[in-house]
Amino acid sequence: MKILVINGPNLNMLGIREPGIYGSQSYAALVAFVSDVCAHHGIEAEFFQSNHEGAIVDAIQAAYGVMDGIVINPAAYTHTSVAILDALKAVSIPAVEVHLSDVSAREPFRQVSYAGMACEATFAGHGFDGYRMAVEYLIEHHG
Ligand code: CA2
Repeated sequence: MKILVINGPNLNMLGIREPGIYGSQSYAALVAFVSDVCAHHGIEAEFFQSNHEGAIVDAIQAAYGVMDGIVINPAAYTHTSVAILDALKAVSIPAVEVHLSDVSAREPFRQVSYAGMACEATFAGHGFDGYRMAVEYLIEHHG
């Protein structure tokens, strides 16, 4: 099984600012954490991070026919991007949404998720562990 892990804008800045909301660990630490989870389960993982909406759409399209699952934290694009929603629907690869913070308890604009409309499950508010939950969801349902 091959999983693509997509992280959206500013998540490359993890650990640098706002540790109270997003934790104090870096993006490299997140990649290491998810890599370990995937290795533990004997599955392959690829990672993609971009600050650009179109680049994320391109990465989703490139996963078509190649990846068996997508774990996606679209970051701010969660709440705005119909293009990412449409790309997820177009490739029809099982996808799971992750948020480090509990978006349901934050500002009202963070409680709308376009990408989530194309995802089978959402894990929010669990920090890095939400990515483990998403990977294990995909293994359980599509492995
Ligand atoms: O909780 C999440 O994972 C979010 O997807 C993070 C996004 C936010 O726009 C979503 O509403 C919820 C923001 C990511 C910004 O990451 C930062 C990292 C370091 C310093 C500042 C921001």
